[in-house]
Amino acid sequence: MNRLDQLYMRRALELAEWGRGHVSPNPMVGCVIVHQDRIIGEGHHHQYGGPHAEVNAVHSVENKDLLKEATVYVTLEPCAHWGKTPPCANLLVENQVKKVVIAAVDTNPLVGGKGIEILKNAGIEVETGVLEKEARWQNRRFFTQIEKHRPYVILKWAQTQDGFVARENFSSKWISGSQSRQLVHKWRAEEGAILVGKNTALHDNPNLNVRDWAGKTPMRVVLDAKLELPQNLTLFDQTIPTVCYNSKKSETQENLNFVNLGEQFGMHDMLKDLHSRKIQSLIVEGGTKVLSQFIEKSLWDEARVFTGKVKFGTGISAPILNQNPAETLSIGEDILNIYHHG
Ligand code: AOF
Ligand code: ZN
Repeated sequence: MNRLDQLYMRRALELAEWGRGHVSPNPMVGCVIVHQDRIIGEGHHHQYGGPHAEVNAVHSVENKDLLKEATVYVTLEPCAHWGKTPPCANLLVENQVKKVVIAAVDTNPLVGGKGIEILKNAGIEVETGVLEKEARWQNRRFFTQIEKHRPYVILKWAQTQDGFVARENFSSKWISGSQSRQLVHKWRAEEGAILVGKNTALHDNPNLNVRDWAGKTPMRVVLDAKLELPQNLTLFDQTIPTVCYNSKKSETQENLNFVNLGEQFGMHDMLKDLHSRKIQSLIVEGGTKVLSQFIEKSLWDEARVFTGKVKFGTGISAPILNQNPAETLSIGEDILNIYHHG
């Protein structure tokens, strides 16, 4: 692997990024085609169901004759299957490209190494693993869904200086500042679903919508095992698709699904059901009990924890993560710690 390989792959990752928010549940993919140290083509996967990155990149090359001496940099292994489009590996073979450099292998069972095999069998030189870590991070929701058969799980909470998420009466106003709260709306727009437990639903009566940011509204998910929540909560207003997991009944109303997961269901059962609904990522916004269950079962990927300036002295304790943050940022007057699991 040389420095230029990394440079071109970085450009491919940057192109892939344009697909964010438009390609899910597909991965974001970028592609750069280089001939004698000059970029002659670029492309990315624009939207779900549309042409793949390689197709767009090959089409952007003016002089197709140069492809025979060109190296293709792609952030994901070229596909080998007939999906919504013909296989990209075949396209590269037809154009007789010289070499293909891949960041991450596609662990989708439809592809999983078969793309590389097609290229190698056609005599094309293949190199893998260039900026692999970066590429897997960019598509961490996709890879988690494909490999773990569950959504990517982000835990989020705000705690006081002295480690409380709410007062004894469950009031949790004024822990984090307005900038942090706006950031949470941005985060919501980035995920497929947003979850709260019974106590949070009851005491905060949250909207769980995206108000302070432009973007998609995720599906709402609430846990209410015994169906004790009053039906006049905002969560049940049917303005946004909502799922209520419980041990009592399954019933579909317009935009509101009650799903009976049986007695004593766990977070795993819920994630399995969300997976079957093609939800690729979930942000868990509390409360402590629900967050702690995800932590205990090791069913989380990332945690984003705000620490505000206030102290409560007493109250409901924040969940505990026994590891160091990967990143620490200042958001207004708050501190934001980001943890990566494992
Ligand atoms: C590539 N290049 O740009 C993308 C790939 O439903 P389809 O036909 O769009 O196929 C989706 C699958 O193809 C997806 O799950 C992933 O395995 C791969 N995505 N592959 O060669 C691309 N977006
Ligand atoms: Zn493809």
